[in-house]
Amino acid sequence: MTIAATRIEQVETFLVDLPTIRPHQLSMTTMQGQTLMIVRIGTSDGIVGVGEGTTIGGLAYGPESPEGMKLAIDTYFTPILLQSDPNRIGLTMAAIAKAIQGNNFAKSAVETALLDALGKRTGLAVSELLGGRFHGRLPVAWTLASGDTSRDIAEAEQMLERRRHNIFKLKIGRGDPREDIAHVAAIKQALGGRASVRVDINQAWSETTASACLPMLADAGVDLIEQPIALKNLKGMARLARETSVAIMADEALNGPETAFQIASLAAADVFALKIEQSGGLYAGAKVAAIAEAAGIGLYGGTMLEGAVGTIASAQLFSTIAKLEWGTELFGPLLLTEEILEEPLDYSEFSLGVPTGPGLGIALDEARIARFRRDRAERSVHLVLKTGS
Ligand code: MUC
Ligand code: MG
Repeated sequence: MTIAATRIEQVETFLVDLPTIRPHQLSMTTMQGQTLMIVRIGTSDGIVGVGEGTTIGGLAYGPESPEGMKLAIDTYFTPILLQSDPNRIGLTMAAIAKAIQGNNFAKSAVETALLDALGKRTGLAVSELLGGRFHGRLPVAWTLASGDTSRDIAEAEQMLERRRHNIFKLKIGRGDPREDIAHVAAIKQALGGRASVRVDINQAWSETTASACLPMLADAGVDLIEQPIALKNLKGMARLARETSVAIMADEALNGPETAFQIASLAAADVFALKIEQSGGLYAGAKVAAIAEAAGIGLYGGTMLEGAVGTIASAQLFSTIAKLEWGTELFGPLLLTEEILEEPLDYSEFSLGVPTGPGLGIALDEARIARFRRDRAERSVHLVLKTGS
């Protein structure tokens, strides 16, 4: 098959604000909603690829925000994209990398849109463009983060009952570490052998606190401990990984292949939380996975609490990884009150079905998107002004 020559003709970015089903409490912020930065890339053959960038709590989690991604794409990515061949994604992303430092999340959104477009053009799922899938379904964890122990236990029981999740991640690190440990122990005791319980400290502890608390988390029955200390303290992570019986996972510390190599070299983690946005895209994510495999580090499919587009972009990549020992946490769309796809995703039997259609294999519900776009108010004012009323 020869791929038709095409040009990129249009790059559109906009923000979509969606409420969460309940407050989502992390060590650095409490989310009441999520903002999706959607990018659409239109090509001369009439195909439109879609990508997404999200963060957690605006700039609370890391150095990029949805508003900043939109600005960066509009101002700096778009002129490069308009000069690029959309079928040569590697070359296009290399031109972007040369001109734009950092901005990994925005890069991931743009690369997702290019892959979606190429998949639609060739009739192949993104996973097939990345080498083909090993898995048609991916196990999906749920995060218990209501901030209340009994509410979290009730939520976990409901998820088990509905056979939606049997892996739970608990967000701790915000308050007194002893209270955090009691909270974790109570939840693990209630769920027993019916579920895997893991914790994410999101960098909140000092190394001394972590060193004292990690054995207590191990005693409480926790299976996995994520990013206990500051992302820059890799030597501290290595010391904790050496002295702790439970697996230690790197998340915030992992920002693409170079950091993956550094963490692997220092033995600063037993597991990587692989994220397409933090990695700088799906191809960079695949490189992070290759480094983990080469170093004997376990893999977990992470999330930035993306909506459906970012979640499925992640799923397309994760489906191509032979050994995803720790499963995934691709539950982002389930945390939001609104369905934004024409056909909802398949979350059942403790897993997510990876769509098989061309590109990402999903279609946005345009009416829903229009309703939740941040610029809808401005657009209606323009319409009123234009019609002269
Ligand atoms: C993180 O730090 O891992 C993933 C699940 C969740 O609840 O928050 C995210 C971010
Ligand atoms: Mg994390």
